[in-house]
Amino acid sequence: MEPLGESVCPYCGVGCRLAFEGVKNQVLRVRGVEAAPANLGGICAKGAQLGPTIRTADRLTKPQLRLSRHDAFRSVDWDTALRYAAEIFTNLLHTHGPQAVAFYGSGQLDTQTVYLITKLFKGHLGCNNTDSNSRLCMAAAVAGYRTSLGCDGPPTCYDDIELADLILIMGSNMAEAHPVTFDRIRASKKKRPEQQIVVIDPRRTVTALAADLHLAVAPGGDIALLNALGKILINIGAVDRAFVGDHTRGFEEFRQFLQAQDVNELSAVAGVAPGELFALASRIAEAGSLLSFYCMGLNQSTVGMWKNNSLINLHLLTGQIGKPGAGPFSLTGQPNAMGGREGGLLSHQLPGYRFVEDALHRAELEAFWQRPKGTISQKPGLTAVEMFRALEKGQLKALWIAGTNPAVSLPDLHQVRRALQKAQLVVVQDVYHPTETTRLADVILPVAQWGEKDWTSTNSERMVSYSPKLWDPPGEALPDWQILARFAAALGFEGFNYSDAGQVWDEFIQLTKGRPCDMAGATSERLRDVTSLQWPCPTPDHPGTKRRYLDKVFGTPDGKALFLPRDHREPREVPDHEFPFILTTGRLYTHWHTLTRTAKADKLVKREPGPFVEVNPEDAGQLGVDDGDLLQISSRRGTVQLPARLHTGVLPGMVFLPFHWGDQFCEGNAANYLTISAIGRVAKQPELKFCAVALEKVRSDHPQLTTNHSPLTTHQP
Ligand SMILES: Nc1nc2c(c(=O)[nH]1)N[C@H]1C(S)=C(S)[C@@H](COP(=O)(O)OP(=O)(O)OC[C@H]3O[C@@H](n4cnc5c(=O)[nH]c(N)nc54)[C@H](O)[C@@H]3O)O[C@H]1N2
Ligand SMILES: Nc1nc2c(c(=O)[nH]1)N[C@H]1C(S)=C(S)[C@@H](COP(=O)(O)OP(=O)(O)OC[C@H]3O[C@@H](n4cnc5c(=O)[nH]c(N)nc54)[C@H](O)[C@@H]3O)O[C@H]1N2
Ligand code: SF4
Ligand SMILES: [Mo]
Repeated sequence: MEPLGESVCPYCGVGCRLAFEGVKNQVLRVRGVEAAPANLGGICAKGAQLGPTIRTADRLTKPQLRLSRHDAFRSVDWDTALRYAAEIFTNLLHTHGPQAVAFYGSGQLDTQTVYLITKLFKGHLGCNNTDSNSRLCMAAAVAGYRTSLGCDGPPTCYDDIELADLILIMGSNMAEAHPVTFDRIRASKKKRPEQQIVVIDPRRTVTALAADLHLAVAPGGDIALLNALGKILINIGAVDRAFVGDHTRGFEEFRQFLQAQDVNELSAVAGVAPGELFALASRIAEAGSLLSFYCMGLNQSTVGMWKNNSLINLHLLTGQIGKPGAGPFSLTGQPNAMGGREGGLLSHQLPGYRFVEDALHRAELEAFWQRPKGTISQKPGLTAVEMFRALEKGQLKALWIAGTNPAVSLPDLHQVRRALQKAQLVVVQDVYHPTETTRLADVILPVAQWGEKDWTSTNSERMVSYSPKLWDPPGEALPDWQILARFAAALGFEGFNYSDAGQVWDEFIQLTKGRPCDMAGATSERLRDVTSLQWPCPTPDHPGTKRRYLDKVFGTPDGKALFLPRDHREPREVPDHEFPFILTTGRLYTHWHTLTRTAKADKLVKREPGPFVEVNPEDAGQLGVDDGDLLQISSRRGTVQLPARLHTGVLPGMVFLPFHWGDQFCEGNAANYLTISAIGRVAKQPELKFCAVALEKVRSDHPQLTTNHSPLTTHQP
């Protein structure tokens, strides 16, 4: 066994740096790198089990093409595949204009790739239809930071963990979804037992079990809860007058808005007793520093941005921002979700935290890319869910997908499948085949994944990391950015001729100069040397920045943060007599998203072998359901059948479904056949944490439900 080198983990947004050992292309041992600031040697089960996911029988080695969806795929060379796609794109652009095509990407693409997607689509095709699975993930957090603080991006860092007196974890199951960061919280608490951990989550999760206080908020009740806390804090005199006076706007309106509300009524909506709210408020008032972690429980809602604003209101009220150990810390899910924001992948963004609506921003980029004035459209493009609606309606005709598996992860999967079937051209860039999405494609392009390429990514705490190529990709697989560059050339564009990933990076960081996410000092040469740097890092001698807003100057034109009064809104679909239960969905420790990787690691599969639905024993009793019985769960959009797992951790009236298992594993029984595609007004993020369902016992055993963990062999849709 020999050292194979180090890389950022390709899974979650913690951004652990891992060291690999093995022989040639075979990874036999993985450990956390101690000197890495993101994990300080930490690693979780998924990272440790990367070995079996690297060289698998279903790795794509050659481009695949079929002229009709009834045909089987055949292997072709790169030129044939890219020329085929380029020809259809060119025809569609000529006949229908840029609105006919779109790119659906991911927070798992490296920053080089994100940048080239934006450069090609927004800067050359005049098409803002680029979006990513981050729209399902943190669009609400992006919009929340921007509206409250005037600028996106977390103010905080992991080093704040040890410094915080009170750690609030809201709508985040960190123990399972950001395990190494949560381990750090546990270790800190052990050293400083007076440190308080409070969890706000409708479920009593593994995270909640470790807390000093767990408030089982009613699903969707967060804004009411936060407003009640705000009102109590004002009433008990916990307002940081100096901070509020000097560095914020809108406090008086906010105070009046809260005075008009009744704590008992808010408490009833939040599903948390007034006494508990008073107890939490006094802990917040007493805390010298308050650090709030939050994730999908706040974001995946039609009022996700409002939930974010409401939490930030509390930080402003108590002056808990812009100082060590304090601040609102939105956790990112994927390894490079942050890089997607920096590179401008969402449909309203441009590289360097710029926006398509801003004439100056468009002009800056057109000049930089040497494109004719007016090339970049000022209208934000279609967002994730909107793309699939437009596909079904025939308004959108070609979709290029990379780094995401929408046939499992988007809400309302029956609609998603109809949309993909209707498309004239679906191109999928992936590591593996078949996946639920490649099965519906016309062209499949083989990707060289992490470990097989040089790449750059940014984790939850703004830490930009460089990961080097460690071993060769299989067959003809290429890094994502090279595929994009070659496609741009096939479309006839110049300016996509790069020698390596470092050159793409060095071009991109020029566009961050003077911007909030300034990485101009993190050149590829320097990153190769120091491995990671936190932005802003404007010059080559700058050490990087742990904490933003230490000067209390925020991103708004006058530098003041904004109080934004937000009132409780019902989720888009609430339970009624026909669909009386609330469905919430989420993650498990051992699995990653749609299982294209973790299902290949036997040790992980053994721990969670198949899908299930978590039901409160009280409800189960009334339905006559025992552990393991097959339960039918129906919503207005679909029906699935899954074994029940009785658990007091879910509230009565609510069920929890992990969304990991798609059609390859339990045909027709994926969680997202049930979920609703309603999206928020501004952030356009879908409500994946709340819809109404009905439950019905099917029978006491479940012989029909077989969970197949080896990918299906059929290549047909
Ligand atoms: N093991 C593992 N880790 C992962 C991932 C994975 O697939 N597997 N994926 C990564 C990605 S992309 C992401 S985005 C993150 C997600 O990380 P998390 O957001 O922590 O994970 P989830 O399980 O989606 O949801 C978190 C919690 O929200 C709660 N919740 C539901 N409704 C509400 C509500 O109305 N209010 C509140 N306060 N809470 C609510 C749920 O009960 C759940 O416990 O995880 C990342 N890490
Ligand atoms: N019901 C419900 N649905 C959800 C959620 C939820 O909480 N509940 N969470 C949502 C969230 S937050 C997220 S982030 C999404 C995640 O959902 P997806 O993005 O669909 O999940 P993955 O399984 O990670 O899909 C990544 C795909 O890219 C491939 N891949 C891996 N590495 C690379 C690479 O380097 N390049 C390329 N081109 N491909 C690669 C993988 O094989 C896989 O097919 O799910 C969303 N859907
Ligand atoms: S905590 Fe996240 S980044 Fe770290 S090893 Fe686990 S999955 Fe990878
Ligand atoms: Mo995510």
